[in-house]
Amino acid sequence: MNRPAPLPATLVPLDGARIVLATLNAKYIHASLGLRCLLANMDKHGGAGLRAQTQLCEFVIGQPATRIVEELLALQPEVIGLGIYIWNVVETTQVVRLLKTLRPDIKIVLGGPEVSHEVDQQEICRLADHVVTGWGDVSFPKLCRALIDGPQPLMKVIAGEQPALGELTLPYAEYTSEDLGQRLLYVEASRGCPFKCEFCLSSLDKTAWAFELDGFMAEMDALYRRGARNFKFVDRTFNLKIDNSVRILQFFLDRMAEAPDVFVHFEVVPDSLPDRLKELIAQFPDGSLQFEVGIQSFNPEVQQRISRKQDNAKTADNLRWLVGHSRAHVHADLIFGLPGETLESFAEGFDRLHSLAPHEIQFGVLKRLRGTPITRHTAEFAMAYDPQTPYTILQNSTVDFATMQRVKRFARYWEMVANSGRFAQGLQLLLTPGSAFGHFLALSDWLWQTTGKTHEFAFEKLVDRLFEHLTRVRGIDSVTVIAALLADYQASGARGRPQCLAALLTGADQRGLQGKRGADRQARHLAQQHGLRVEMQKAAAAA
Ligand code: B12
Ligand code: SF4
Repeated sequence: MNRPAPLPATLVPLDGARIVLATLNAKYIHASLGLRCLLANMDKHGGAGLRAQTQLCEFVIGQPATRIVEELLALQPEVIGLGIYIWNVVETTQVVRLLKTLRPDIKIVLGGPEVSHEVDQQEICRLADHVVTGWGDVSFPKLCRALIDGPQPLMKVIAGEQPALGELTLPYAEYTSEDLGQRLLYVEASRGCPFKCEFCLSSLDKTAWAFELDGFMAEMDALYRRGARNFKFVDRTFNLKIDNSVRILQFFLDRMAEAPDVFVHFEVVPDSLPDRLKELIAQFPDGSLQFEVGIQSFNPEVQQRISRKQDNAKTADNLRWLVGHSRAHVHADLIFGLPGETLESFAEGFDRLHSLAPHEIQFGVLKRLRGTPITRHTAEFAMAYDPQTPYTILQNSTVDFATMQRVKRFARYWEMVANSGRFAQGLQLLLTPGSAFGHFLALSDWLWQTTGKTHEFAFEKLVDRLFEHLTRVRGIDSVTVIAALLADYQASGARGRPQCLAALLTGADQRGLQGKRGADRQARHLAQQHGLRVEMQKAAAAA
C-alpha cells in the first residue's frame, strides 16, 4: 500500500512553538511512540506551557535530508530533539550535519537507543549539542526548559532519569485521528525485560516495570472509542505478569463483538502459556490476534552461551498449542550467526521449528547492537560485524563469509516465497520429505545461481522458477507440480500468466475472471481494508 509520507507541505508551524521533536520512522505506517512519550511529559516535567511550545514532526527514511532540513527550519525552532534508532542514524547524521552548517545556533538534542551507548564513538553525537541517554520522558523536558529559560546546561551527555512509571503522563492522547486511522499504534503496558539475551538491548534493563493497569486500560479504552483498531504492544514480554496479560486480552476480546476489525500484536516468551491465557487466546477470532514468539535458537549450548533461558520442550508444546488450538497468527523468530552456532546446528533448529508449523518463521541474522553484551564473545568466536548499520554479522569462527552470504540470501528468498503466504501448496512439495532447511537452501542456491537476483521477482516469474526447480532439479513429476502451483496461483488472485501455467489458464478461466470483475469492484473496498490489515500485520511483525 503506497500511503503518502507525512508531506512537508502539511507541516504548519504551531503558533509559539520553540521546540521541535522529530524522527525518521522506518515507514509511514510506524508512528513514533518514543516522541509521543516526550511530548506528553513536556508540561509535567518541564513546567507549564512547554507542551504548547513543542511541535511533533515525523519523517520517513528515504526522504532527502535537504527536504527534511528545509521543513525543520521552516518551523523556526530554537531546539530540535531528534529520536535516533538503528534504522535512521545514518540519514539523521546528515540532517544534523546540514542543520549545524546552516544554523549552528539551533540547539540539537539527541536521544533514543542508538545514541544511548558508545556515545563518544559516534559522529552524530559529536555534531549535536546534547545527548540524552536512556529514557527521555523526564530529562528532555527539563533540558528544554533550561535551554529556553536558562541556566544553560553544562553537561553535553545527560543520563536520562528513570522515574517510577506512575510519574509519567501517558502518551496516547498524542495520537491524532490520522494516526488512529492509518497507522500502527504502538502501546506499552510495561517497560524493560528481566531476561538477559546478550544480542538484545533490552538485556541491559535487568528487570521489567509495569504501568499502573487501571490508568493504562482507561487509555486503551479512550483510543478504542476514538476509533483505534490496530494496536501493537511493544512490551518486551507480554506474558510476564499473567494477571495483567489476562486483563488486557479480556479487554480486547470484549470489544471483538462490536468491532471485529480490532487487531492486536504481542511479543511473548514461548515457554510460559498458563491455562488462563490459553482460555482467552482460544476465543479470539481469525485475524485479530498476532503473537511474535522469540525462539532465536533451539541449540541449548548456544542459548546458554548468550544467556538466554528457554525451556525448549515447553516452547515446542506451547507453539503446538497456539498453532493447533487458537486462531492467532504465530510468527516465530530465529537468529542466524550466534556464537558457536553452525550451519548444521541451525538447520536442526530450523527444522524443529518448521515442524511445529508457525504461520511465519522470521529469519533474522545477528546484529551487534550498540551497548549489547554479545561483544564479550567477539574474540573467542572471531565475530566480524559490518561496521555500518545495522551492524550485521559477516562471519565468525563457525560460519565463514561465503556461508553467511548464502544464508542471508536464504532469508531473503524465504521472505519472498514462504512468508509471503503465496505458495501454500508449492511449499508442501518443496519442503518435504526430510529437512525443510536443506530443501530451501538448495532452492536458494539454485535461484541465486540461475538469476543472480534476490529482489524484484514478479510473482509470475517466481512461479516459473519454482516450477523449474521442482521438476528439473528435484525431479517431481510436472503434473503434481502444476496442480500445486495452479492452486497457489489461483488462490492468490493474481491475473498474469506464468509460462508454466499458461496452457491451463484457458479462455474459460479468463472468462471466469471477467465475470468476477463486477463482484471484484464490490469487494474492492473490503480488499483495501484487508490490504491495510495485512500491511499492519507485516509491519507489526517486523521489529
Ligand atoms: C517499533 C520498533 C520497530 C519498528 C520501527 C518503528 C518506527 N518508529 O519506525 C520496526 C518494526 C520497523 C523496527 C525494525 C527494527 N528494529 Co526495532 N523496535 C521497535 C520497538 C519494538 C519499539 C520502539 C518503541 O516504541 N519503544 C517504546 C518507546 C517508549 O521507547 P523508545 O523508542 O526507546 O523511546 C524512549 C527513549 O529511547 C528516548 N527517546 C526516544 N526518542 C528520543 C528523542 C529525544 C530527543 C530524546 C532526548 C530521547 C528520546 O525516550 C523515549 C521515552 O523514554 C523496539 C523495542 C522496544 N520495546 O522499545 C525495537 C528496537 C528499537 N528495534 C531494534 C532493532 C535492532 C530493529 C531492527 C534492526 C530489527 C531487525 N529487523 O533486525 C529493525 C531495523 C529496521 C530497519 N529498517 O533497519 C532495537 C534498537 C536498536 C537501536 N540501537 O536502535 C530495539 C530497541 C529492540 C531491541 N530490544 O534490541 N523496530
Ligand atoms: S530477546 Fe526478548 S526476552 Fe531476551 S532480553 Fe530481549 S526482549 Fe528480553
